[in-house]
Amino acid sequence: MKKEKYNVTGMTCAACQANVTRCVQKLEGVEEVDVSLLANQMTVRYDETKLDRETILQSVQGIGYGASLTG
Ligand code: 9UX
Repeated sequence: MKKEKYNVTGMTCAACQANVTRCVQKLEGVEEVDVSLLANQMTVRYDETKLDRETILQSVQGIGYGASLTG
């Protein structure tokens, strides 16, 4: 299991936060998702044998938000 922190840009309301959460939550291998609207951050705990970072980033970008690994 792996836990990573990402920067998410473009979220302007609580529904955006819910959109991003749902989009990542449905990916196979995701254990836990926490999205902070105010901090523009997302923490994802996932099984790295089922999922990789690029897939997470692309799925968030695919619904219209900016996403990158923090730091
Ligand atoms: Mo809020 Mo976000 O009205 O895609 S849902 S701006």
